Amino acid sequence: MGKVEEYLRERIESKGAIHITLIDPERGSVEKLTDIACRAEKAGTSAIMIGSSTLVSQYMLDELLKEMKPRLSIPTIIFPNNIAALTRLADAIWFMSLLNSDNPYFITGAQALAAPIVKMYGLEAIPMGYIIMGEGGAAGFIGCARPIPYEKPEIAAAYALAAQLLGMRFIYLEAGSGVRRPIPPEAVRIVRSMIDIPLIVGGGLRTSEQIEATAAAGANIVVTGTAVEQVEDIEKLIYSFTEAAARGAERYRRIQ
Ligand code: 1GP
Repeated sequence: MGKVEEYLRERIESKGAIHITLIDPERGSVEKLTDIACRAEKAGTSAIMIGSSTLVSQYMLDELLKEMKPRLSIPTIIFPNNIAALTRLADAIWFMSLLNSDNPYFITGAQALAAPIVKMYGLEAIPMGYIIMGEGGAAGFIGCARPIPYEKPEIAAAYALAAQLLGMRFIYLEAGSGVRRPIPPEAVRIVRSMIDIPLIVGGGLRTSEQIEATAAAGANIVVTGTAVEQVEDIEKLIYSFTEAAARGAERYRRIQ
């Protein structure tokens, strides 16, 4: 296990549930995005994920990380959409497989093309099973996913368990960036009850109430990207998210 994964596990252990901020390299200037990341760190976010469903330029990632990395002490983790989303300047990469894609390229094809570069760059690869539910957003469309209906969370749970049995160490339940309806807490609860590995939930989370409910259902990591784009006071928002995640985790612990 690498340093970033160890850090995430320790942080989950001590806080119960943590918040990670997703930065989309296509949504603003390098300066603006770096400023968001720094303010999110100050407000208690645990790591910065960098990714977008439509990113095609490795250069953009390099430029962003060059500026951002020296100003952060929390880890930067690539959240790749494809093989261009690689930079040697990040601390780690979610080495992820889109489990419910209809296209084998997104399950093992892109991973095979990227693996030698990940090794050459010395990036810490954190194996993760990625499952798209509900609307799916751009990630669902680009990744040729067959999104799992919210009313059928047992299918997502079966995929999650299969990923755990295959040796993946994290599960990500994705609703799609900016979607109207995030993953329902009931679906999170059912997936959580099937697996023992850390569960990440993201897509469409906008309020601290939603984040608390997601953590109370058993999510260990909640990810938000779009929410910061609509507020002035980023620190206040992210702080409320980190607190909500911890409160939710406490509620989850009490009912176990
Ligand atoms: C998308 O889960 C992330 O991959 C974050 O989604 O932008 O809706 O917060 P939002």
